[in-house]
Amino acid sequence: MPKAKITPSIDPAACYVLDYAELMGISTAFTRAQDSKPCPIGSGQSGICCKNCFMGPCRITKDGQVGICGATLETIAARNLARAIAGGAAAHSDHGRDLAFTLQAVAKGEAQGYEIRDEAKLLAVAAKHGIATKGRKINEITLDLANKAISEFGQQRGELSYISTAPPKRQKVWRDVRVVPRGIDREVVDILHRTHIGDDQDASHILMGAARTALADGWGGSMWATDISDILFGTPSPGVGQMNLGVLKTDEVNVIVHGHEPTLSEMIVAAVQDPDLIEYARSKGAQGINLAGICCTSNEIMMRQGIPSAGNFLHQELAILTGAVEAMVVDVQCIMQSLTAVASHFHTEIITTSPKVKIAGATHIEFDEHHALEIAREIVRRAIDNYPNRGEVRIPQVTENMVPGFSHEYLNYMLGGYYRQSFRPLNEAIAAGRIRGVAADVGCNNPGVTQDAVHMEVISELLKNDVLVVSTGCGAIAAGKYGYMRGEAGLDKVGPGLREICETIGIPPVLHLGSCVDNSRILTVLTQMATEGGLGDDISDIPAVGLAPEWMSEKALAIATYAVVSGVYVIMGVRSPVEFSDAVTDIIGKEWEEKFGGKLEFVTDPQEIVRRTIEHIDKKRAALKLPPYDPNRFGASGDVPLQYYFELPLEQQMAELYG
Ligand code: XCC
Ligand code: SF4
Repeated sequence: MPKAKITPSIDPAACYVLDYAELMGISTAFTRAQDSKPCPIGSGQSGICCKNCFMGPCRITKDGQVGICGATLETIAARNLARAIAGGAAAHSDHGRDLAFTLQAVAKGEAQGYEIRDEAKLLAVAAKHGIATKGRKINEITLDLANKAISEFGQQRGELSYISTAPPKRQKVWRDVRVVPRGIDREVVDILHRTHIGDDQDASHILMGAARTALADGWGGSMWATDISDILFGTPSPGVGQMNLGVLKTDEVNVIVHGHEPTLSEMIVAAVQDPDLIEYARSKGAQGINLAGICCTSNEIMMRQGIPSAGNFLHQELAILTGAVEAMVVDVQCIMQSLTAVASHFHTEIITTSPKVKIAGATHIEFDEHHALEIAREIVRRAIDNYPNRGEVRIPQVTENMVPGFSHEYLNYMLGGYYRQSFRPLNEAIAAGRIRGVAADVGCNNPGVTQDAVHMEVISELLKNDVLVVSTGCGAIAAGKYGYMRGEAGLDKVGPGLREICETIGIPPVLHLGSCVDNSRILTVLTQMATEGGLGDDISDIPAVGLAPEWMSEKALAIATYAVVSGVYVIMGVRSPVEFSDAVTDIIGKEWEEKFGGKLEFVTDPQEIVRRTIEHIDKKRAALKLPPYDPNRFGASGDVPLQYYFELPLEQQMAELYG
């Protein structure tokens, strides 16, 4: 049976590029998704498959069937899910490790081009980890902090340090069921071990191991990645950003940075501003050098440096198809191998930079934080040299403005003011019912569903229902592309109560909180909301839901799991990898809800995602004895609507609102 045609994207820029990709006969993830048939057993839909040993692989397609070793359906389903979670935790955490090494090199004065950009954050993070700061030199504190971070990866016993920053009640939940991570690497290894043939064969117990590994990501590797990035590159605050393929320039050298780690991309940001290199670009006939990001790298450099984003995950091939990209510089994660195949039709050079990642057909220029700036300059110079090789260029003229960079610190300041930083106004707005609850829309694009369609359907419905949305990763780029991260989006797309809040504080209704490792910022925000008062005293009390409606990566599963284990109800879209096992579906649903107050569900239909989200928020409101949500009570106050601001150009709005 031929597959039903999936509309590739709701993004006009994507559709424009895909049209001529088709004319040129170049395949993309969109066409391949259309042509390929996911294995019904591997996908967990009509069976489940184990290849953990070579007596098999074993496929289970009926209840009661077992593998050659006797492994049951639920054991295999649990093992597969646990391994995926460990894969995601490994990726995030390894990113954190690399940042810790960069921080260490900075402390020792060995990291060319890097510095401590946010000393206040350094001191705050050091204090969190019990590192003395008073009267000490910045370098000494930095070195202690870097060593502390590095030690947590190889730590064998005890508890990860960030665990003690969670709400006290939550810490008790974790200690009672023994899921407090001991060391970051240790927990990943633990899963690889216990899912080997002949080890842990109790589905519920396997998944408790996965819960601990996920916590080592969220409250370990990812949290370190976020905090160290802020220390090295600055804690984000609102700025002006631009989105989509229209940010590429017809008359400038276009360099795209794609992947995840800000270490490299920050140096490329520095290199493209080098007057000598700009002059060199002019000597080749270009008007200048234009830098843009893709995927999480783009979130990192947009929220700190205002570098525009060429788009989310499914835009990586499309950017090359414009014919306008001289170099696409990649590091780790979410980089499609097809980039080199697409680039072979154009002049674009794909440059891999991580010692961990090479792609056949790409140029490898290995990155080393000790000579970062030199390497970044070399890469930019290559891109400039490639400019004269450009052929025909077709850039869709589609862009959108947005305001990125709402860090936890900035929210605290923005809500409370300089002298009394606080989350109280947010808690009070939720308690009063102006804001019904909070949803985090995060995660990937997946060509198995229409690009951005599910993100946008879910987000727009929630906003109409006065649910404040925070967003990270490719979901954030989606929200940005359709104008939901501009202040004026509050005026016509948002319920009356939420609109009052957005207008009073001067925020867009969807807050950009950063990259995928920055989902750790959401844990910090939730912790602060839980300890501020008025919304219970644990993360599981807060009327909040986590959503990843177009997920595809193992990292998304790791994020979802640490959120659930932290007390959040998480709904992922697309389809369930454990659908065939009712037992495992029950464990991550009912059983985890009893243990952790959060549960993990997979729901394909966007309207059903919205319905369950709102139902959960209302249930949590009722449990807190808050007044039931009533949209008619709000919308009349707010003496001077911000309409005035929103008629100004974006730069001026920013100046008036954020100073
Ligand atoms: Fe990758 Fe972080 Fe997914 Fe986007 S959202 S496709 S993981 S880049 Ni994390
Ligand atoms: Fe089959 Fe068991 Fe080996 Fe898995 S571990 S492949 S179920 S024999």
